[in-house]
Amino acid sequence: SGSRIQAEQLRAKVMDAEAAAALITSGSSVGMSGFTGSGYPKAVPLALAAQIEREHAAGNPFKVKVWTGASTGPELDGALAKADGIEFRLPYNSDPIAREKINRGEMEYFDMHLSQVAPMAWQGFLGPLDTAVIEVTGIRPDGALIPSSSIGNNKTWLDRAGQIILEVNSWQNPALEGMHDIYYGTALPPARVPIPLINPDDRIGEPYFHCDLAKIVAIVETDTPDRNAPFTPPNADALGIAGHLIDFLKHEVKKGRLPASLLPLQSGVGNIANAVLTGLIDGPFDNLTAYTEVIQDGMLDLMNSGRLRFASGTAFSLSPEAAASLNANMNDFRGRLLLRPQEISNHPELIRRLGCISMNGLIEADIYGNVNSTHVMGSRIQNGIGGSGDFARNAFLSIFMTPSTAKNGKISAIVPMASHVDHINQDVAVLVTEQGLADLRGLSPKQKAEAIIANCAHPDYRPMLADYYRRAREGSYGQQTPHLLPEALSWHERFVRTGSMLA
Ligand code: 0RQ
Repeated sequence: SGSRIQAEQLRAKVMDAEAAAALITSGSSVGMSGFTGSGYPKAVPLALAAQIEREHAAGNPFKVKVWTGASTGPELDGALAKADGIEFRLPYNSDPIAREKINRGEMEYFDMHLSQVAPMAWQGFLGPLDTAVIEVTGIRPDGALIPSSSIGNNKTWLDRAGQIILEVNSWQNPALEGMHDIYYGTALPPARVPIPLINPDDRIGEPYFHCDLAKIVAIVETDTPDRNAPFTPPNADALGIAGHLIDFLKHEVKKGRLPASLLPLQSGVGNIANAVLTGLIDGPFDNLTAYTEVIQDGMLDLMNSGRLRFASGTAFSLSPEAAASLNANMNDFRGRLLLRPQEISNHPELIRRLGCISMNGLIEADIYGNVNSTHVMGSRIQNGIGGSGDFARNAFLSIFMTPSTAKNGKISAIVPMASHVDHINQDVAVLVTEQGLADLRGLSPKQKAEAIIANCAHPDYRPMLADYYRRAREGSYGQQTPHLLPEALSWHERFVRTGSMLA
């Protein structure tokens, strides 16, 4: 123990998680590491949750504001939400307990584009950051910090925080050292300069974080695995979506609109995104690259198949088996995987320059191609917008994919009017369901509606959508984007009332 802390002068700061958590005060803002179940602190948040429960039992209020990279693990969001200890949360959450508190109105949640978190923190709109709690895999003799299995906003939290608590996790493979690229060249306007990244595998920064060592008030040693959620094996819908999408990409290559090795891929969270990546193993594309946010199981499978040459992201987002396997074979992936700050992995300038092919999931899309990624029935948050907006607006090809129904067919994913809009139709090039694919590029709203209803809607809902659209063509106030206002959200209203969108 202690061997990962090579900076002699910092050894005196080693303490247990309870003592470290006691340095966090009620009402303060805490910037935590963590991005989709990887690289989040595993001991201090649990100790903080216990401290909060003790304070509450004694009748004392105690809550903190929690800033992260994206979602984290049950030991962080789950434990703190269960303790009723989070008053404010940003920027992405997938923890079920926190989600429930948000939807009951008991927790404020600022859902924002992931690329904008660091700049907004620097602009000062988030207020001061009191404490950073960051997992690292080691501390070098000069105090440089070796990052863990995610980068997220760690650089910014370390720079901005008044005090720093580090968790040094010896479960993480030491071979992670050197697989990070931390770019220190960002600035606020008018001092901004171009970010010098031209290819997905360019290194533009350094492998380590640097911080003012005087701000480090505690170091906690852990030996705990990342706790990512398992992926379910792809079902018929996921395989159907992957099939349509891969046929489309082949067609685009044939037409000369995409190079034979495609363009850097971005693939979102969830089982469908994973199934598409797995589907790419069967070809015909080679020399693929990824410039993405999360590197999930499918990315590693694609790399192991020899099809994917290189992947850049901000976090690993792996099933427990894939995480264990990567951890055991980390050295084989040196030079082929690189983690960057989310400000860079999701940077609009870089996504536009590279021409990414973005593939993300959705909650619902309307017949005109507007996409809701976040809100069920217009009011209940599912997760958050994550990086989908960073990529969708700036990608070369912005693809959204979903099963055509949810909740055993009681909900249509294609609706007359989206109950919440995250991605306007101008940011949606292609929509895919297991039913088929609609290429919306160059189409007017009415042409989009005809393509989406014909190709993407489920047969149970297609006649209802066609009927709505036909009557809107007759009775709408305007004919650019025809709608019947009293009916436009009636499917959602019916679901809330009866438990089904079916009439
Ligand atoms: O709920 O788990 O209770 O059954 O939403 O849906 O079908 O498993 O699909 O895992 O791909 O998630 C949009 C949530 C899709 C995701 C969303 C319910 C459904 C299920 C999950 P249950 P599926 P996925 C960069 C990209 C935003 C962030 C993003 C997401 C659950 O893709 O969070 O894109 N995207 N980031 O039942 C009611 C509907 C529904 C519905 C789905 N119409 N009505 N419930 N669900 N559609 C990466 C990052 O940012 C990290």
